Formats: sequence, C-alpha cells, structure tokens
Amino acid sequence: MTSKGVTTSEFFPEIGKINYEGPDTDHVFAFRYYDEHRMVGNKTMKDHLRFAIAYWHSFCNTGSDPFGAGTREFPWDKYSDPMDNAKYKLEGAFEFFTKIGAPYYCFHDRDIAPEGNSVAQSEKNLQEIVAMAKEYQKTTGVKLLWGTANLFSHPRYMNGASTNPDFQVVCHAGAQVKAALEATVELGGENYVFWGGREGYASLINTNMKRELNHMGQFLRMARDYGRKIGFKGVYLIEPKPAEPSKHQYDFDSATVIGFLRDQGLADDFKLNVEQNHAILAGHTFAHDLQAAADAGMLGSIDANMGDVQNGWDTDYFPSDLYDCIHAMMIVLQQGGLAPGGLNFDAKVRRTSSDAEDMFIAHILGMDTFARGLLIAQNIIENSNFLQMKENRYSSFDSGEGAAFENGSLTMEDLKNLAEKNGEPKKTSGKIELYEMLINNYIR
Ligand code: XUL
Ligand code: CO
Repeated sequence: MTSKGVTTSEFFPEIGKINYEGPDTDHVFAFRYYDEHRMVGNKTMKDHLRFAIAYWHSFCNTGSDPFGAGTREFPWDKYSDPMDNAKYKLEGAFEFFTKIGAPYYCFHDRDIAPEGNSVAQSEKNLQEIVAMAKEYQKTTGVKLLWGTANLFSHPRYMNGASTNPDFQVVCHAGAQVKAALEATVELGGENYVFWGGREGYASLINTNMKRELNHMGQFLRMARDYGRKIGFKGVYLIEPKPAEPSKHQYDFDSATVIGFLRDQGLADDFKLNVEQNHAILAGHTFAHDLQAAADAGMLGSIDANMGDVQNGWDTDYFPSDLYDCIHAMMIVLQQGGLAPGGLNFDAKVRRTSSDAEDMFIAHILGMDTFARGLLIAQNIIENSNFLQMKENRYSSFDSGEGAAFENGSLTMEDLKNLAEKNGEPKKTSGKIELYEMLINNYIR
C-alpha cells in the first residue's frame, strides 16, 4: 500500500497498453481502426469520438442477474471496509482507462464511493474519493466526461426521487445531486447527467402525473441553478429511456424530453444524452432518437451500447453493429461533432464473459466499431452524393411557390389553386434501396 492507501501493483498485469495495429493485425489486444492520432476531416479520431468508460458497468457490475450471482470477481471487492474497496477500485479503474487509451470516464456518486449511514457521512466518503480521483486525473491525463447521482438503487427511491410523492425523499435526492454536482465541478467534469432512474410510475392509477412532472422540472431548475452557482460551466444532459426500472419513465424518448425541457424552461441549459438501447426500447432506431435530438439542437452526448432487438430489456451490449454506428456518426458529423459530449460505453460484457480480459476485448470491439463507423461516415459525406440525393428530394421547396410555402406566405386557398392549376404530380421514387446500396458500397 502507498501512503494514499492504495496498492502500487497492477490489477491487470497480463494486459499492457492497447495500441493501434491496423486492420490486418491478428492480435486480439490491439485496435484495427481506432488510431487516436489519425486525422479524419479536420479533427483527430480521439477528438471526434471522445470515448468514455462507464464506471458502473466496468468496475462495479459482477454480472449478477435476478436468477443468479455474479460471474466475475473484481480484485478490489475483497476488502471488508467499503472505503478500502472504493480506493482499490479507483486505482484499478485508472489502470484500465490508461491501458485502453480512453480519454474520459463517467460515474455515479455511489459507483466511486459507498453511501454512508448519514447524509454527512455519504458526502465525506465521496469527497475523499474525489480528492484521490483528482490526483489520478492529473497523473494520467484522463478526464471526467460527466458525473451523475444514483437516485434509483437505494430503497428510499422506490417511488421515485424528484418525482416521489413524499417530499422527504425529494430532499434526499437534492442532497445527493448537490454533492454529485460538487464532485463533478471539483473534477472538471464537462457535463452532468440526469437519467431518470425511477422518475416515472409503476401504475397511473395511484399517480398524479402532472404534479410529479412539475416536481421534476422544479428539481432540475434548482439543480441547474446550484451547479451554475458553484461554477459548473458544462452541459446538463437528460438521458431518455421509456421504461425499466419503472413501467413508464417520464423521459420516454428524445421527442418527449425535448418537449419537457421546453415546457419547463430548461432548454437553454439542457441537452440530451441519447443511448442506443433506450432508443430501441422506445420502439425507435438509434438514428431516430439521435436525429430528433440533433434537429432540436440538443444532441449533447451518447451512451454507446447496443440493445438486443429480440429482447424487451436493457441488455447494454457493447456496440458491434457497424451499420448502426455509421448512421450514428453521419448524424454526429453533420451536427459538427459531440463536444463537450462524447461516446460513453454504457455497456456491459455478457454474464457469460467471465474473464478479466473480456472487459478489454469488449471495449476494443466498441471502440473499433465506432472508429470504423466514423471513417465510413466521413467518406460517405465527403465523397458520395448521399447528402445531395437527400437534399434533392426537397428541391421543390427551394424556389417559387414551394419556397413561399416554407416561409409562410401561402394560404390554404393558394394550395388549392396551385393543385388545380398544376394538375396531378408525377410520381417520384423515394429510392431507399439506392441509399442502402450506397452505404454498403462504402463499407470497405
Ligand atoms: C440506465 C442507464 C444509466 C445512465 C446513468 O439504463 O443508462 O446507467 O446512463 O445513470
Ligand atoms: Co445510459
């Protein structure tokens, strides 16, 4: 143990720094596409993708499920004092961040420090670990993409946190978010996330939805103001999800959250953190929720993972679907990037992936899939007529009466008169197969 109370030995001695080796390498522990220094357009891959590691899945989740115990053992989980545990875990986490070469990480307050038996003790635990994390950030150069508060695990939150019908629970949620904001500011976090864990209902029959939604808005305005007061200059993010653990979650999908933020006067400070698996659960595609957020000027960050279309739950697989990632990166590139957001691997290895090395393999898979997606997306945008084809579909609105319609200077009577004058429109093919063919032709 060092004077800081942590070990000096490695937790993953069998695995070294993961390097870029190119598509032809046969090494498992190497990147085939993610070359952090490679320029793509006017930015490096590292600056485009802004990868972050999710503390909760990678260092806390042992693979337990409702049917059985965990299948992975973490070396830091063997200490009886939860604070010792947290310190060793932090050391293991920074070793992992450095070896995998991720520039960022993300955490919930309770991932990095255990809850104490009082508000004051919980805060003290968090502050102690935050002070250590600050040192590790300094020595490794790894930065905090976002912090958040876990307002869903403790039994007190069973009926919600800021939407709980009991005001005393709302106060506890406030205490936790206050401390998590302070931790985020102390660590230079570039964003702060609100995922509405149990902000929703188990049944509408006992729920005053209107009141609960207004409480959530009030709570978020208070959190926003407190963050700004203590110097948080980053972006607040809401992460949409339609269900699980609640039957219905108020932050259902991008469109719902955009409407809520506008309704509650939060649209200037908040953006969205869109997660692939959550979009799928809402019955959308990943691209749909990304595009809806981007079109509102609110695509702030991404939780990069992959749902299973055969399953109605949050599987959080590591992203391996190249097609999905190409489409996602096309949307990101067209909005000019994600910064100060990034791509956070809110993903877990399968329960059956029980070796320590599986965590490295899974991250390499996710990073390479997005890196390859980025290269292909950039190539399509730069060198194909994809965007032009899409724009051409709307060319009838670019001039003349179509343009007059768009700028609001036509009436219903005008539309009727034009329909009469111009007669039956000629059929115009949507050419979806051509777009699909074009994307496939760029997967090289
Ligand atoms: C849960 C989920 C969370 C958030 C952070 O589905 O995605 O881990 O990303 O609270
Ligand atoms: Co998430």
